[in-house]
Amino acid sequence: MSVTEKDVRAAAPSNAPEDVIAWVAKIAELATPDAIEFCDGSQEEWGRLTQLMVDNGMFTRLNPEKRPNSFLARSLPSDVARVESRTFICCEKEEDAGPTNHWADPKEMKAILKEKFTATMKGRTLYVVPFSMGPLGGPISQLGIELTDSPYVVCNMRIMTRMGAKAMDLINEGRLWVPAVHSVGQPLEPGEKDTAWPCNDEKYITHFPETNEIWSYGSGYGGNALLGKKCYALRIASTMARRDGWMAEHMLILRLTRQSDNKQFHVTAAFPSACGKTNLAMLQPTIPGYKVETVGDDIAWMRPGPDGRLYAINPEAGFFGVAPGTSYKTNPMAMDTMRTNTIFTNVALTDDGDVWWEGIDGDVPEHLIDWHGKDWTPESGQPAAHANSRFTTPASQCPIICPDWEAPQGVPVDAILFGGRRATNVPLVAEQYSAAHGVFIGASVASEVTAAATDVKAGSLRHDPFAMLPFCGYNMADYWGHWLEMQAKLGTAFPKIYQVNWFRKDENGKFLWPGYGDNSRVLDWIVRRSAGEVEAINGVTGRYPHFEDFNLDGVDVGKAEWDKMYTIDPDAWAAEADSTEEYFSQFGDRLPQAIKDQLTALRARIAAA
Ligand code: GTP
Ligand code: SPV
Ligand code: MN
Repeated sequence: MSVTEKDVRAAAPSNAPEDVIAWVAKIAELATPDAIEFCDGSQEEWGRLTQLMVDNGMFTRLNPEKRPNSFLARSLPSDVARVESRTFICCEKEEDAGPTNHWADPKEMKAILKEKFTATMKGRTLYVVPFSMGPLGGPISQLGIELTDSPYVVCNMRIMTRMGAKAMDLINEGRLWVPAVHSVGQPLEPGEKDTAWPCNDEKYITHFPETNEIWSYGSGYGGNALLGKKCYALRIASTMARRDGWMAEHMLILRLTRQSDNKQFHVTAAFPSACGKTNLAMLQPTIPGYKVETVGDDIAWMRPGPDGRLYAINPEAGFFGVAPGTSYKTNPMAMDTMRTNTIFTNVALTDDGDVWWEGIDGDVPEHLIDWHGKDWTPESGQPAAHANSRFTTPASQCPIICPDWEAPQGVPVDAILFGGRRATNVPLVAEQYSAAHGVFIGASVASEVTAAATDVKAGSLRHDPFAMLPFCGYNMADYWGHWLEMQAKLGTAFPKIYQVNWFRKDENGKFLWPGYGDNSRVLDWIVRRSAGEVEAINGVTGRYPHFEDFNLDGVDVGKAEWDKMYTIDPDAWAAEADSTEEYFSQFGDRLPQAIKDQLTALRARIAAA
């Protein structure tokens, strides 16, 4: 028996407006779920849905004494990360999606989706998930409703967004909301038993920026299925932001307080997926005199404020962080955040019912259940946790969450960092020569590919401008143009841009820079630069610190290591410039002149080096 409009009406809470009911009824008619549920975000609902998943085998309840109210899910090996080759921008003109996105004609894609979604929710419950990206009712915040047949998605959305009745209240006030439809794509016949991780081999992650719609089919995983996150807060929001004069970015936000003068300094930073945003956002400074507080770890929405400065909010309410490599040594604040109320996906399970992954503290256990659900011993020769295994955990539980992390108007941004994973060429930190040079720095970022997407070869170097390659909802060259326009609008109030690289290696493949908490030394230099307290060297790729000015007390980096981090090989950089030029050439006439000029200027500096 499938759900009728009458059933939708009967299930809807009193604050669900007529247009929402009509839309839900239309999707229910297409997808034919067996049941319908409007989510209110309550504790009761969380308890019921997590128990439902424990009962049907999708969740393992972790030992309540070790990890209260926390759960482990294991996905299928085919559904462990974002699928970039199945991610589509569906706008009228192909050139508006640009050469770096997969494009599909909106009408043709709608026809495919109509077929795929027909009876896709058979045997399942359709959950209606109203949510706010950003603090409820805030001037920079935005609303959406995700329809999904996955209780895993509901529970993750409850952590990652402000989900439930209060979001529906705002929708009921008549504010704009984005409709987002999701199905795992695995209907159930009567009496058929569900699998532990339903999904479909065929996947469609689709965006309609001209009508603000999202449709996602076939995957249950993070960035493919939690539609408030990458689909809305980056791909759709980036197109909204361009239209309305703001910015939606793949950036962490942190507050740095210098204790000597109590000066607050807010930094945003864009690094490609699995390249250190969560870690920098929760940094524990290894130098005295600074305090870091976390505002966000993945996405920033930024708008000009009344004083003409740029203000940033974190649209999310939780962290969907990379587990491997996270430990009390590397990121103690993340470890403390996830002590309770956390969903783990594709990590290993210990014999006493807790979680484990490569790089976590302590000795490697003699026995584990790995992310496939199989027995594992150190002799197994395979990682016990998937390289892209993740924790979903409430931001409010972070011990150093910034007191203003939910400030509706955001925090004023003082500096913007761009980085990537570069074993060679790129020095530790470089400051922009000019605003346009800052945009050039962002546009020319290349990074070694990580495990955050399934269908690109890990380890290979690829261009990932602004860490937005998989997330920009329109033509990338137009996006650079939008950055230049925002800079022109804000003038000298626009934050200064820095290029950073924590990942340069020596000839033996060892990291030259200790990273993590020691990245506070880079922030310290940036603060002192902005206060006009230190000079800089005019280098090939930007302005570099003087070795003497840089705080290296208590760290094993001497002049020899420093010089290695700052070696600029003109031949290697000429090859970089060639690669950048070739990458830029795909944008043709859309490439802003100011960016072309910056490439010419870089070549001149390389030639003079
Ligand atoms: P997404 O959530 O995919 O957007 O990733 P993210 O940018 O938040 O990445 P995250 O901070 O989770 O870091 C991913 C990996 O980089 C982890 O394995 C970290 O241990 C490692 N990492 C982070 N910071 C540093 C650093 O300063 N130095 C080194 N060597 N590794 C780092
Ligand atoms: C990323 O890949 O940049 C992530 C994880 O933050 S996901 O939500 O899966 O996109
Ligand atoms: Mn990310």
